[in-house]
Amino acid sequence: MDELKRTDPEIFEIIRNEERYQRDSVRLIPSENYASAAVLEATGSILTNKYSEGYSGRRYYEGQRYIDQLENLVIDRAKALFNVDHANVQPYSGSPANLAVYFGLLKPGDTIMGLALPMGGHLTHGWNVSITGRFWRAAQYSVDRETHRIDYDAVLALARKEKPRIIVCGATAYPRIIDFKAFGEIAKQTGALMLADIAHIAGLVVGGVHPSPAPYADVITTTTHKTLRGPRGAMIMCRAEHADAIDKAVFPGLQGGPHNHTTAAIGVALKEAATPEFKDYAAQIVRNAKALAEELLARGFSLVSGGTDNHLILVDLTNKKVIGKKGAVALERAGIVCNYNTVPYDPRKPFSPSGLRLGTPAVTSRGMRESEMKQIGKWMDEAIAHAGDDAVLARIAGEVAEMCRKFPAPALPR
Ligand code: DSN
Repeated sequence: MDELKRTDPEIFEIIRNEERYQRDSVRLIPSENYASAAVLEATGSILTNKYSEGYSGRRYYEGQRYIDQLENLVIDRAKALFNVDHANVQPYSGSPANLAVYFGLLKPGDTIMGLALPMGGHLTHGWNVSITGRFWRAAQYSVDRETHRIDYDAVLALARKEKPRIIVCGATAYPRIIDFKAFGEIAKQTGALMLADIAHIAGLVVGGVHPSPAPYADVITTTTHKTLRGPRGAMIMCRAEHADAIDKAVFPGLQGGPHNHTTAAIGVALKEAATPEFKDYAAQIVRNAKALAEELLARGFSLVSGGTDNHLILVDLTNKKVIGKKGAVALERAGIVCNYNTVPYDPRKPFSPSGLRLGTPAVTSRGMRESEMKQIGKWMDEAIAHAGDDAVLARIAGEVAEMCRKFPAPALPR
């Protein structure tokens, strides 16, 4: 980054500091990862210079010979990898992608039925502070109070009552396998469309460690930067019959020119995700999450649903010395970065809820395995037990950084 250093030393320094931070900490935010050097090179390329509103062969600007080639290639990769009829690779990120689906397929006032945000859903699945819960009518399902799992009979009963135009499945804080086949049957029985938002688990789906929604869903949305390990961006994939409506909703419905540098980087990530090494990576993410969950359980932590099937763990800190935000702050000071999160039926407020959300995509990208997860669980236990003790937290942060040095992060300087 020599040019950046010369032109703008302040921004250069901030990026360098963030690099060191990402290098020396254990990053357990389940929606984060380390993109490869190839993905970063494509993101930082001259493709950012080009405007290309429209779609391949139908653009509103001249000079698209290479951009059309690029977008077609990335679309083909997405279709092959996810086994879908149609892919739109232009959405700027996950929320605009979901908005485009509703804008394209619903009428104002139609009902969206999704998993409630405090139960592990996403704002854009119809939650009331999001445009998706205001512009459209929303019905929200929950997880079971005892098992913390989706109760598919309850979802069917709610769908029969609320008659949604679209049923959304997918989550940001659900540690279990989502039964896409069951959602497909519920949608069919109630005459609803099915949207699978696989943002969190896209890498697990293509890696073969989570079932794919492709045989059942009308539409699939995903971000590209979580378990899929690409750049910040998103894709919408759908059955052929919805292709036209989805494309029109993205452009000109919601967006202007696509971010071609991002499109290129998504293409690189899709190529990487099609390799046998990526399958191993996806399987290791899940093994690591299970190992971390086991260690935490052995140390008396209470886990939502009792464990995990995927990349994510939701810890209920109610029985511990510190709760929610205070716990996340203590861990961060110990070099372990996660986020506080609601747990199902949380009696506390969203700004300092009872839970912590953990995930293993980023640490697995560094090559960490089960024994490192065990060590991380041990540090977490110590940091939570000594949340107010600066000396203990600083000592753990030093040990964390020492371990991190043995596991160089993709694309970061050693
Ligand atoms: N809510 C973000 C997350 O899961 O971190 C994604 O939008």
